[in-house]
Amino acid sequence: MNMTHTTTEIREAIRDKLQRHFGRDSETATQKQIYRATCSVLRDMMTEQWMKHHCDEPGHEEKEVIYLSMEFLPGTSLRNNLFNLNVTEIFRDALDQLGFDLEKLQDMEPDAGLGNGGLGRLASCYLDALATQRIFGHGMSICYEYGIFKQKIRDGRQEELPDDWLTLGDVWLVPKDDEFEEVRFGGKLEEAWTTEGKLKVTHKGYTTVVALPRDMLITGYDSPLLNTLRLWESTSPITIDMKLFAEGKYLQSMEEKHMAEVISKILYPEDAHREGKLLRMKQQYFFISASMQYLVKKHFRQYGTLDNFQDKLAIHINDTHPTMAIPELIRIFVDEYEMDWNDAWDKVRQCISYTNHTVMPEALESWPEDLFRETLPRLHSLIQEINRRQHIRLMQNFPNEESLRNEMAILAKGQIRMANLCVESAHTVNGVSGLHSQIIRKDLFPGFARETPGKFTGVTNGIAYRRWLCQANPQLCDLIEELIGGRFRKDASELEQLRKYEDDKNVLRRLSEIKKSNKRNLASYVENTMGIRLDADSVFDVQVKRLHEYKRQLLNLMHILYLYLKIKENPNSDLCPRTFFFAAKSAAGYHIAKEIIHLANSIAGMLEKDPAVRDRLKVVFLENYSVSLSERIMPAAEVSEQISLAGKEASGTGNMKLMINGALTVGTLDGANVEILRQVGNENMFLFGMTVEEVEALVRSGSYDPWNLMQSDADLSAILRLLSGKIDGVRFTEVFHSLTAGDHKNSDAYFILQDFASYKEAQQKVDQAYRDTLRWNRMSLHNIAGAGLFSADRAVLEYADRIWHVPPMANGGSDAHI
Ligand code: 26V
Repeated sequence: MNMTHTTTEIREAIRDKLQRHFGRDSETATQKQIYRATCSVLRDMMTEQWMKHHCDEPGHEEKEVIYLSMEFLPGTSLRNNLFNLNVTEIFRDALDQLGFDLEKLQDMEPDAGLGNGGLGRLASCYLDALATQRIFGHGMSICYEYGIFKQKIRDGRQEELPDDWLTLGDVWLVPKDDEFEEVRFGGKLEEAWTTEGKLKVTHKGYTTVVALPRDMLITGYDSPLLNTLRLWESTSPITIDMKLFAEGKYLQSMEEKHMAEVISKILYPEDAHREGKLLRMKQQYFFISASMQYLVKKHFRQYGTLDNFQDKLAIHINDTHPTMAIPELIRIFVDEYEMDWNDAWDKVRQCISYTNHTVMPEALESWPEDLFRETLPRLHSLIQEINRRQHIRLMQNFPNEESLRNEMAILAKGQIRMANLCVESAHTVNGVSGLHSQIIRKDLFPGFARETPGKFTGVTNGIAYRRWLCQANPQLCDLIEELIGGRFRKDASELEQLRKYEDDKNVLRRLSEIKKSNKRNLASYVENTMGIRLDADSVFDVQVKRLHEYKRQLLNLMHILYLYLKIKENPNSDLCPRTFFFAAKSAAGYHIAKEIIHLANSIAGMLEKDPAVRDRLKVVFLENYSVSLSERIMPAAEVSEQISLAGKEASGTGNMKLMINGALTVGTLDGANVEILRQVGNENMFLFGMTVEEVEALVRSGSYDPWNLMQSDADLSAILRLLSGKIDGVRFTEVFHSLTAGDHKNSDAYFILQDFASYKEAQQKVDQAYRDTLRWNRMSLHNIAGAGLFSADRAVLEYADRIWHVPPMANGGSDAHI
């Protein structure tokens, strides 16, 4: 977007904010105050631009995308918004004149961490891309007061601290209290026949929770369009009533108030026990009901009818968490707008699409029916009706296949299966990589795929690459611009042109100098934050992602133990010095994952204490993995570890961020690694391990015996012997047993031992390839050149075209000025 403001104007606007908000001038203001004033000036500019396209009055008539997600991970906004609006330099100069440093302010910003990992970050990448592609697209979620916990590592173990991001992060939120909605919980249903012979359901005795919108404006790159991420905060309609106090009911009413406020208190509580489950169910209904009521109301206000609702809105369900949108829309249509069931159902079906993000059975959501009925009685009765109609159809389509019908049922065994409700109701269901989309059809929803094969599709994930390439790695970005021009900033496929430089030694040398400089930056961050000195000449090998057994951080650690033993056995063994970086949060109640974090830290300690090893092999566990930490890591990475068991990682997106920064992938044929292979070819990555088919065959055979495997392999025996003893003074019995427990056949559920030999070989190839600097840099260049496919711009255009059926904004660039 072009800029019509001058440095002087921005400087004076900041001064003005300091004066009016804090009664300070630039001499007396604190860093925090200057930070707030700066963001606030930028936010005003954004709001002004936003008003051009989204006023409350009936306005544009383009179809909009509503992206419903329990999680968004925007990370920081200041740098991104300045970049997108092309005003970085003006703000930098203005602040400079006031005696402040833009970089320092950027570093102060807390991450908005309203998500756990890949799914949440993807949602934020797509909002960025929607605005960039000039598609009206809004996110809707919960304004969690506390986001993903802050991870502290103490004595090698993870500790969780609250993340009170709002104390500074609120600068990006625009409160819109006048657009509140009321959400109803509990109570009873009463049915009565109207004089027209219709059955009218009335909901009585419910508790009301008020939903207040806090809007985060979303900029796109060089785009006049700003979208919104609407975050709902819960509060109670109850005010303190001193009369109740006198009657002794004060505490009772405060309890109800507390119940309402707790709903938006914290991101995803544990999913283990009933109380937790109930709170999560309430969170889901809370933000869904508020969002759907708002959408229907707004639509009706604008058009005076709901006839064209489905033509104007594409409602997307990000994993099953927002599934309640389906029955909630039906409820509003039928109960509040007196629509017939069939019309309501048709409308909903035409609006709703669903993306599946995981095949892990423990993550497929279902709700105990009795709890659901008690909490959301009207939604329960509507789901029963959807289920009844589904049952009639299944009896027709699969009369002789009872077990298939049971698998497809929405209500079964006292549970409500949200994924089946989604697939039953959505017009399109997609996976997030080619392989994952196949698995969804074949293994997750085979019955539905037989009935309506056309419903299933796939869109390979993409990333907001400007954040990780242009903003996080400016030197590389400048080099690319010098070589192929600046168009790659808008069209990532332009990166392909870099291939012409694969034999240009000068370019390859500069590429490696940039990597070295980024490695030094990361090394100084590590030195400043952890007091550990790193060798920037060692290979920077990176595995950063949530901690989960299926992602196999343990395979990486076992290989490090193998290298350690090798050096101990032969101090002259010829290995490239390597620094292995890990960063990972574990769910607070996921015991074995926490043990693996402890193990990584203990291995780090053991290596560090050994003078024969510490300059050749290092493990660094970076605390508190987050969007902003990933922006420091990706530019410095040389090896990208994507080593999940084939068939388990739906896509992965860290793999894409690392690739576009020139890291080479060591990976299995899983998720989007398959697409990476297609982009760069076998010779430009390090593939290893079983294929999905091989995993399936091994599972089917029932013959996998890790104990036997260990005994017949000298390397594995030695590693596991080491693992069965003390590492840096700590015993990891449970980790050891997870690989080789008593009843052998139930251990090593993710086939780490089976894939070990092949992993080791791939790592040897990495070591060899790194010695040939020219070859390594050529491979790296190939990876950058091939990474354009993984742009979120491409992904949202595919969604827009094939799933949402929305065109980009008409007359796009005409008023691209702020
Ligand atoms: C599920 C559960 C269930 C247990 C309670 C906590 C919890 C939290 C989140 C989830 C859903 C996890 C789904 C997810 O994050 N999938 C990731 O989505 C990425 C974007 O599509 C994809 O790249 C990753 O491969 C996939 O693991």
